[in-house]
Amino acid sequence: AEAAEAQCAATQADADFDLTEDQRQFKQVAATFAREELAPFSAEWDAKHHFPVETIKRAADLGFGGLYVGEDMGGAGLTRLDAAIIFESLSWGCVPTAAFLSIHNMVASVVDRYGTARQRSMYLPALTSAEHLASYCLTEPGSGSDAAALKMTAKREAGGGGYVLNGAKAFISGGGVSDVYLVMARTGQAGPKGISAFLVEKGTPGLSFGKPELKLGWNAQPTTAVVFDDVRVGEDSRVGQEGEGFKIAMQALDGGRINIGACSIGGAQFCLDSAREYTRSRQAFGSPVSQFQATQFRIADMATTVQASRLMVRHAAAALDARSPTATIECAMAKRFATDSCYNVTNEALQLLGGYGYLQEYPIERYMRDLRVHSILEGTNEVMRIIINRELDRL
Ligand code: FAD
Ligand code: 2MC
Repeated sequence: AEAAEAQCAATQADADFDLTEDQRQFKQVAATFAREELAPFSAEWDAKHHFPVETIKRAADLGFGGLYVGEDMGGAGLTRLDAAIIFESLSWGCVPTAAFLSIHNMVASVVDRYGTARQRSMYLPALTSAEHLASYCLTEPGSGSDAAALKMTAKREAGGGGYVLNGAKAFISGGGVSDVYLVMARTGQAGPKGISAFLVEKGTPGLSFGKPELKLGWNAQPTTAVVFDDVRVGEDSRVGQEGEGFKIAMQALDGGRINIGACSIGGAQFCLDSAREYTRSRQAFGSPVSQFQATQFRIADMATTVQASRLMVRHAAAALDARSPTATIECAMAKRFATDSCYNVTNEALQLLGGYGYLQEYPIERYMRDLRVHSILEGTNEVMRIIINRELDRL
């Protein structure tokens, strides 16, 4: 582990030139947490499909439960760039746990940014401490990429007072375990302008969950359907105005997509570090595999890809912090590039370990399985290309 840490530090050094002293410290805290609290257990969590809720709470003790939530509500008040650095370091130890924390943070940031004073004080202290976990519910069985086609309804109760929610969400990370669900539902016309956002608490009558899906990766967190059967919520559970839900959902995903890119980078960095260590000790044809130039060139390309992804993700995060008009296109570009490229890095690392790379005894195949879904969720990489093209025309 020490050797891997030293390698990790060496290969990342060049990307750190522009980090502040504070950012270097956050990175160190997250890297230590990943090394001590995530990496030693992540294989077992994968094998047993265990969602490490207690570990997530310990991560929240370090401020990772409300990274960009205001300090008045127990948040860390950090920037998107700070968060990208932290998620990269955490995912080096366990990709799905870091990614779940990102989703939880995405919901917390929506409550912080769009919630009323009452919603902020009611939900944020428990979310920032991770006493309560949060899930983000946009996808439905019949609408994933075309999110604005969602069918779930939120109808005003006769006589006023609140809403009745009916419909189903699919693929919800943390489903069944999370305590709070940010749900996009239709309150009006077809299309994006008829959608509103609601906070629904676990235990509300009529709310139920499907069985955990069996998946290729991300096994350390559950993915389930979330079903709404005449779920009654108060008017004050709506976040933002009626009709604002789609914009809130999209704005949140700009940040989420950077974090998913950052999680791909951390996973790829782990695989790069492992492959370098392995090829130094593995002998073939009378020399370490690391001495073959083919290996060295492959490692050089892997390191370059990870570095390029890191720079794109950090640049996009800084654009979001600056509320730059280019933020959306940069987030989509960074997500598309980092998730596809870093997945390829895990595949290259697997090749460098030969047959051992294919065995579950070594961690590479798990990182590869975990990274695969990053090209699909939080907007497929085809959707990223749609966004990039639209923004090119708009800017
Ligand atoms: P579809 O939209 O049916 O797409 C099928 C294929 O068609 C894809 O390759 C897609 O890129 C392509 N395609 C679609 N439209 C176009 C187009 N116009 N041009 C070119 N190609 C196109 N969702 C949540 O809301 N919350 C969660 O917490 C969550 N967690 C997830 C966890 C996991 C493990 C997974 C697998 C998914 C999760 N999702 C979640 C859902 C995820 O966001 C969707 O799967 C994703 O957005 C794609 O939607 P879809 O699966 O319906 O694919
Ligand atoms: N920030 C703020 N507003 C935005 C926005 C953004 N990033 N993107 C779109 N909007 C606004 C947009 O400006 C428009 O408002 P107006 O008409 O006032 O200008 C409105 O939202 C509708 O936007 P579009 O016309 O672009 O809507 P369209 O229906 O064409 O869809 C698309 C756009 C394809 C980009 C969107 O449906 C999408 O992102 N699909 C992918 C869904 C997705 O990412 N799902 C992830 C689920 S979560 C997950 O997977 C997890 C693991 C948590």
